[in-house]
Amino acid sequence: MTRDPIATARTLSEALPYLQRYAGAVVVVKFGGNAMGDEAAMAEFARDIVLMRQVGVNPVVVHGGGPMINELLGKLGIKSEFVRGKRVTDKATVEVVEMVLSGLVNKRIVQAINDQGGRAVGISGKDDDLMVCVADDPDLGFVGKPVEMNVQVLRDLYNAGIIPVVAPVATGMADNETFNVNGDTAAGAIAGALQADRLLLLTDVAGVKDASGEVLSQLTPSQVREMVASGTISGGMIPKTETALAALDEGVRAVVILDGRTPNACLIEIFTDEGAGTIIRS
Ligand code: X2W
Repeated sequence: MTRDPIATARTLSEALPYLQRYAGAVVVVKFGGNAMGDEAAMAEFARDIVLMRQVGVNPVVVHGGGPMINELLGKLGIKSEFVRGKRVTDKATVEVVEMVLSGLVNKRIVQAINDQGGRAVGISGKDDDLMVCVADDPDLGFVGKPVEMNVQVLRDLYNAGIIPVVAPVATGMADNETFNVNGDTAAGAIAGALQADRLLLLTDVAGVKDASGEVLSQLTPSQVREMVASGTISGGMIPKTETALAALDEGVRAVVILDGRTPNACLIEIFTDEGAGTIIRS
């Protein structure tokens, strides 16, 4: 691809007001398993995160990995089912969840960021008691609901120039408990506790759609509530919008639901007028 150097310079120049606005901002990015794609897509995501860090944003990555958990559970012959978007998690399942999320997926993202010249450190909700949970619902087993957040470890990391990458696995109130936390829930709780400027929920759909299937670029919390009540927002979008509303209540300035498979999705959202996906704010 030949690039016009004047256009490249113009693009950079036009980004200046955004670079100024976001200098020092805390942006929590939820990278869902469905948004991860192949190695090239992972490298591109990592590059966007490193670029954000380079221009003075404090990105905090919280990841999922549902499809990767399904794959290992399948190989081990462990059956798995979802109730209201959450995986029913017994003792054997929670061990696999922790192995896949804290091991495989977390380290893959850490490595991709470091390969782009960033300094990523991978942790889970267990590290420094970042996220302490109770059982979300007795029917779901070891699915955690965050009840205590200790986010100082994240501030310590980003203040030292490090990009934290967090696996949504958490500790309980009792000794030795492990909880599986929905990735969106974990990202929302972390963004809320950090009073983040932005929470970006990267998924595999373009955003929140209206009844005719058009992606809406902006919504208020009350519009979201109406759309949930009327059934326009349904399925997997319900937990995402619930997370968004809870995060806004806790003081996050805006939440964006966007397609993580779009090239440079994070940069389009943060550094252009158009933005990407659906932004939810009061
Ligand atoms: C999720 C954690 C991973 C996740 C699970 O077990 O699949 C619960 O459902 P995605 O890729 O973001 O869907 N936990 C409780 O959230 O992954």
